[in-house]
Amino acid sequence: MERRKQLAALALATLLALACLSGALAAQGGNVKDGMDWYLNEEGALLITGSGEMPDYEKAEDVPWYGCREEIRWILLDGEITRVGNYAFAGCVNATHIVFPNTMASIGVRAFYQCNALATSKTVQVTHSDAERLPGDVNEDGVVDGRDTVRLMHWLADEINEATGAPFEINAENADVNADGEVNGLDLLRLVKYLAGEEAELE
Ligand SMILES: [Ca+2]
Ligand SMILES: [Ca+2]
Repeated sequence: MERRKQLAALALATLLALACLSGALAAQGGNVKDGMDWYLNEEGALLITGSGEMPDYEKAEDVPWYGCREEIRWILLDGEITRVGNYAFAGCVNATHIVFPNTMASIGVRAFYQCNALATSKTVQVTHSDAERLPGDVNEDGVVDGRDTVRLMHWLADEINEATGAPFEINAENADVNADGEVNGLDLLRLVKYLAGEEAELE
């Protein structure tokens, strides 16, 4: 039975590696250590959940998401994570933004090596009206799904919509999914967690 489990785990790891190599991005993830998990969604948001210190890696190749590092656009550190491990995000050359928990106390050696695209994202204030809102429906199409994640990522990064030549627009009341009166990276983090099935409700 144990052997069978090992084989199953090996098969899964192989599939994940192949999925990364083929460039067909599918949701994937796994364990970072006891009490800490990673999840990369189809939109390129890497979510790390859990608490405590991330492991220190000896080299970039030892990091669980190394094979997918170029697919990562956003890095979202959730929960009570207190340290980014050595080499954790080295080579994430397409990561443009990162969201830190306020528990972050230290960052390891070369944790963001070659992350030259990283920038800060914006925040806007929201006043909630009494109008009906659908938390998470950032693009106002009546459903909450991965397209809302993408829209919020584009908006937070101040990107221009190539199809229209104009900035991306959002419904700010819907986008403030943690209902704290601001739209910022924390709302993206919460939306990604919700769509990953890790968060019960949006507010
Ligand atoms: Ca929507
Ligand atoms: Ca918010």
